[in-house]
Amino acid sequence: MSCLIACLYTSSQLAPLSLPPLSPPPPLPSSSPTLLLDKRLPANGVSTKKQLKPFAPTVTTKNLSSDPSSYKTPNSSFQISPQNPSPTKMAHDHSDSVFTNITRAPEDPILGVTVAYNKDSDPSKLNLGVGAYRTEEGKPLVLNVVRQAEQKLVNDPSRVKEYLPIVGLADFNKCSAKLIFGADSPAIQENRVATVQCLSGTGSLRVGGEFLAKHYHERTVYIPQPTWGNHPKIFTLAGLSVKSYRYYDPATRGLDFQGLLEDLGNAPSGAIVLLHACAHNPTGVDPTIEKWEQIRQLMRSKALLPFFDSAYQGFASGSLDADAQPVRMFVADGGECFAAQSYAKNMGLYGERVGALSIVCKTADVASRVESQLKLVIRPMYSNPPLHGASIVATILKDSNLYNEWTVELKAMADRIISMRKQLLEALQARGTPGDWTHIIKQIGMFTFTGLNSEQVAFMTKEYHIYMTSDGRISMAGLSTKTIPHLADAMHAAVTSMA
Ligand code: KET
Repeated sequence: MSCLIACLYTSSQLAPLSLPPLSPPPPLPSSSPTLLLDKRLPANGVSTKKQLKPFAPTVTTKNLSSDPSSYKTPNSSFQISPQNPSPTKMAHDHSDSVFTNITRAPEDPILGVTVAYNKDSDPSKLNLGVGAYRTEEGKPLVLNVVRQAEQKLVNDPSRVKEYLPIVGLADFNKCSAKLIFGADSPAIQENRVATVQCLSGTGSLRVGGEFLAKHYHERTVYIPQPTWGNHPKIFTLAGLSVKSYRYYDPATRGLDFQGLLEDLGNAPSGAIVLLHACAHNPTGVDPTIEKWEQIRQLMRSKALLPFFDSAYQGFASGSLDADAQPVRMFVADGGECFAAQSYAKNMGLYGERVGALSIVCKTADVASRVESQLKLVIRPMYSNPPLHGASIVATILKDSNLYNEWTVELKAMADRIISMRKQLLEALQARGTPGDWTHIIKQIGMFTFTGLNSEQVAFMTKEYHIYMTSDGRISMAGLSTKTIPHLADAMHAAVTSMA
């Protein structure tokens, strides 16, 4: 702060004319420096007689709930209220903190499950919260192809650590677009796709949201009900207004297709629609290809803008191409389309934060102008993306041997999850657990949406040290043959003791 003050003070542009530019200010007390700063310096460097209010913000954050209607725009969700910190208070007296009145935010509904799990010392504890793949031994998996790619990168002395361009690694962007849209996609061949490397799936969604809020005429985005808990927060904070469309029917534990068509049919023309490309999170329920075709026709007839979130390509069916089919159907009709890709799950690159946002446009000219504006979104946000993860992905996608090996490893992960589904169903049936549990094998992807309620989940956590999200979602990728009996015991007890 003192450096900032000194800089401001000696800056000929910002210093008030009434003060000698080079004379040092008297020493500032350690408390309330902003108060004194405000008294000395005019707002924005423009000389003014108006006395500024002491700036001592109290930031109150609203707890973000999963109800999209409860979100506010960034400007309205924070309150700044003046305080009067006393300069005579001792530095160690915390009551004079400018953040004294800050409220404690709740843990994230998904990542907070891991925080709670880590605090539990019980040896039987099981983390089925976050969607992160584990081996049969319960260990995180680094894919063999990733190790090989990293080795190649380390052994290449020509590699440097320079900044990437704002849009990221060119090879990575090219390969990512091919992976989602297909190598023979006319949109790619006609240069109608603007692709930018972003910070995994979340960052890609956020950059896409910010771009839409700035440049698109319709500010409403429709998200499925339910959806990944971060979607409403990402889009609200990007400046869009979030509404939901019916997606899941708890009675059938399947798709509420009628509700979906009705809600999208009633959406205003041009509205943005968030679609899970495959392996819908949290329900594990995907439309069939025939239903996707009906959704596509309805959306195009109403000029609704598709925004695909593709966080699980390869995890639904074990095939990268099959899982991209819905996205490719929308691109094949020549219309516009957004796609946010993540390599967190399908390459196991969770912490490397590697993903891409692609915007398919109608002409190459529009695509290049869109890309130029994406750069203006990214530059002030994080300047340019990280190099390492994107280099790993590009190395694998460019090399046909590594690519083929990747598809084998990916299929093995998808198959292990499918085998966990079968084993859990059998374990519940063996225990005679009341209810029909066949949805466990019908659902697709990393998660089973069990139908357990939040009280039953709390019971399983308390009595069995099983950690999962309160909506009853289980990460099947966190299970193993060894841990399934423990989970089945817990589910059986929860269902029979608190129906
Ligand atoms: N979209 C969906 C649908 C999704 O489930 C996730 C992550 C992401 C995007 C973002 O992933 P990223 O790591 O930014 O590429 N979901 C899991 C992890 C999380 O909540 O962050 C999860 O649901 O457990």
